[in-house]
Amino acid sequence: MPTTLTNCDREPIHIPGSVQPYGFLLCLDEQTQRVVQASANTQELLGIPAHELLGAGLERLLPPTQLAELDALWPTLTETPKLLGVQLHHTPGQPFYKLIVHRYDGLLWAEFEPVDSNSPGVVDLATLNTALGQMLGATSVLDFCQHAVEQVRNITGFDRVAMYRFAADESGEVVAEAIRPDLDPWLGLHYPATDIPQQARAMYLKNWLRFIPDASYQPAPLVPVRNPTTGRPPDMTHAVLRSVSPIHLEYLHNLGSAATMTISVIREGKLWGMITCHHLTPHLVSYELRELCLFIGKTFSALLPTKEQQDLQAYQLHIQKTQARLFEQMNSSADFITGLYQHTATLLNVFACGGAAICFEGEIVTLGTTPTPDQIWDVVAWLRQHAPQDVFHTDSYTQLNPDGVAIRGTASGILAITLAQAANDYILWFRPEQLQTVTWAGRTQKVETKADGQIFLSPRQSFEAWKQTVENTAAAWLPLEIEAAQELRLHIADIRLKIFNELQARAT
Ligand code: BLA
Repeated sequence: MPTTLTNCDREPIHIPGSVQPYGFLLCLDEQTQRVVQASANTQELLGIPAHELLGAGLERLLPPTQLAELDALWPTLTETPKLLGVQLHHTPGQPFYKLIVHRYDGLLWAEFEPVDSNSPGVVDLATLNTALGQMLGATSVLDFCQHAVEQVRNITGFDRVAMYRFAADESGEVVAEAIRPDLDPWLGLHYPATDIPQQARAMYLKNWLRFIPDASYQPAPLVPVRNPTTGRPPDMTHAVLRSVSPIHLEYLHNLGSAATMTISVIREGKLWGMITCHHLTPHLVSYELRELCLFIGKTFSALLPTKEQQDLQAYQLHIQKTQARLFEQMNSSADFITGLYQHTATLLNVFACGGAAICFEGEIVTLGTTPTPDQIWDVVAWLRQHAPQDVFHTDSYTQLNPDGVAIRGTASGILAITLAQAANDYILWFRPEQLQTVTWAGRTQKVETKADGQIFLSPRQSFEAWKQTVENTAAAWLPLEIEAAQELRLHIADIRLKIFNELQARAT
């Protein structure tokens, strides 16, 4: 079945039956430790045809000392790949190969990767120390992301290293990047969820780092393609050389990327984002340096909740400070309303929002970007009829009131508090529709479909899919914002009561 945008999730990317040909693979039966499958490119890289290796043991390739090391390792081997201290130099004039082994799907996997003299194989502890020190010192999540991508770029030399963070709808945004100075930035660009299908996301929870040193490769098939015991291609979830989806290779081609490395960022068992690396030309990074980057990815993942907590606390502090200033201003103003908008701190500063409005005794004061006064009165009328609660919030006003579509650009999201039960007195905060505030990577690109019309790899098509999921919605209001609005409401009620009591006292 041809792969399209809708069935992309079903492409069985874990059993491609082929490898990336920069290295070669031997699959050994777990029991007999004999080769049952070999990648077809052993002929090219070793000078031995794959079928000749079938039934052989690794003694065919490795000297006795290295075999002994391997024999000791087999019983302890798990699905986590391990680099062996083996350097295979089979044919004079051919590169050395490193051996990476793991156990999975009833097989022992022996993957041989060429040693690139340009990519250092030794992990430098000082580099690691610097990387961790900077990440630990980060004062916000964004700062943390920036340090991580800079460190990964320093270590690997990729032209572009980006932190790609997922939203709740699984679309994503480049939130930090380190790039070669002459490249166009991707910072702030959004990409739709469909760019990374579900089965790939599930695999990236198990395998934290993937590497494609040359995206223009022709896959080398396994010989035979099916494991004779199971009758199907072996599960390559943990294989370093796994040949990736041709759809993704085409995507990389469209991006202008000739080599990539991607590291999962996992928060509480969920994919939070990815560190994605791109190079304009093929780029081989040694296994040791990739492991160092993996260490950085795992450390980043482990520290992320702490950094997110820091951000939340900082925002909470900002809200509390602004609230306190508003309270002071209200207390010292002739009428409490002016205290909310006429001084340095205003209602607009309390929350991250586009605009705010005070509707009081038939008058409207607006701050920032808001709907027109008439439109705001319509919102107030709707609130009184349909949402009489003291504190109301929505991230999609049009879903509740389809007539509200005209104001989605300024007020897809609304947070409102009542100032008086019976009157049209309200304070409202507005958030614009997300669609109008994000920059989508493929928005201006034209539709590209393959001649057979089957593969919809077009950024424009993906954008349309994403647009439908976020249309008419704004960023959601956080529980701490809703609580703060409630506090503000209570405080205003207190002040009004105080003023009322003072007036009464004066009158008597
Ligand atoms: C995989 N797509 C991916 C991966 C990324 C992206 C990061 C993981 C690749 C890996 O870990 O090696 C997308 N890369 C991006 C994005 C950025 C980036 C968004 O750098 C932004 C900065 N792709 C499509 C469509 C389909 C598709 C429409 O765009 C399906 C029809 C498929 N993407 C697709 C598949 C994979 C993938 C199948 C899995 C590749 C694999 O691991 O075999």
